[in-house]
Amino acid sequence: MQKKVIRIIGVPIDLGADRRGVDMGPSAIRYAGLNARLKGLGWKVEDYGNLEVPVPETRVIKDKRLKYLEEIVTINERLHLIVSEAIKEGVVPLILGGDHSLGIGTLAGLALSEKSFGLIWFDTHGDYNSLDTTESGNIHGMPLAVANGIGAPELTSIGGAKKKLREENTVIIGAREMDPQEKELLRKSKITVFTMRDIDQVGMTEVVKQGINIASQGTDGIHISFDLDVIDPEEAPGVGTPVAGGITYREAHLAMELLADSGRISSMDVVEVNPILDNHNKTAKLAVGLICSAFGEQIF
Ligand code: Z70
Ligand code: MN
Ligand code: MN
Ligand code: MN
Repeated sequence: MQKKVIRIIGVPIDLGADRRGVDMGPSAIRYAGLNARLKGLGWKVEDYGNLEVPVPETRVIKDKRLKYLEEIVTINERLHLIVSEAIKEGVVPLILGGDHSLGIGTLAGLALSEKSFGLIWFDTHGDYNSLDTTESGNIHGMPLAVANGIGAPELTSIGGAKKKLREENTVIIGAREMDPQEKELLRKSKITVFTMRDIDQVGMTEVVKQGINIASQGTDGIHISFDLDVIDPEEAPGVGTPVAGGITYREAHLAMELLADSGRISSMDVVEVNPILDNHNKTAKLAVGLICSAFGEQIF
């Protein structure tokens, strides 16, 4: 696919997570110089600004198993239309979060278009909880299941009743923390999971090569959904939920460079940057570096 335009869409949402702060992610990532760096790589950058997201203090939690359901539905209804429009126009949507509940809207938007997409989900977590398996009621722990048609009907019906992902073209990379029942549910799917153990055993290069291969079979492009918590908290302290034992700064860049080399990236989410826990915007700067690697920046 030939790409010339990147459309940035900020989604300052933290209604899907317990800890407040990831609503400031889009601002922190832009502040770290995203737009100028992408322009420097030769992209035309269209910044759509941020979607309007309600502040949690102005809302009440109606269902503890699906916190802020109505608000999250409204936001993802809007996001999925914006994403599908971008794909139809042939531009690359780049969605800045915000918590990972926005993945519901992104994937619904991609599914609306006539093209088919493989999915590579970089995350510590499986994000594969259903209404029955969730222990937190946080919707950011559910987007991958929702996209696969599992979960609250209000969420799975965004963008229509069909499944929003192709299981056999979906890959998780960097997993190291899942809820027990979430694990069982994920094992029943055809989604491929590369855990931290796999990365340690065969290396990031091999894992990403296999991931690209799986995500490419019969698809027109690859969507990357990148949760910054996949990176080790030493190097990415500013995330929603830091979990020890993550991938390194270098492995993350290598993964993005290999994906760029594949020429198949057609859209990207960058989520869970939490400036409150960050150290002088270090995690947002890292996010910008990764986005630039994914979109063609090379060392030499
Ligand atoms: C847990 C849950 C989660 C972050 C996803 C965690 C979910 N499985 N946390 N991303 N940061 O609450 O469902
Ligand atoms: Mn959580
Ligand atoms: Mn996630
Ligand atoms: Mn996560």
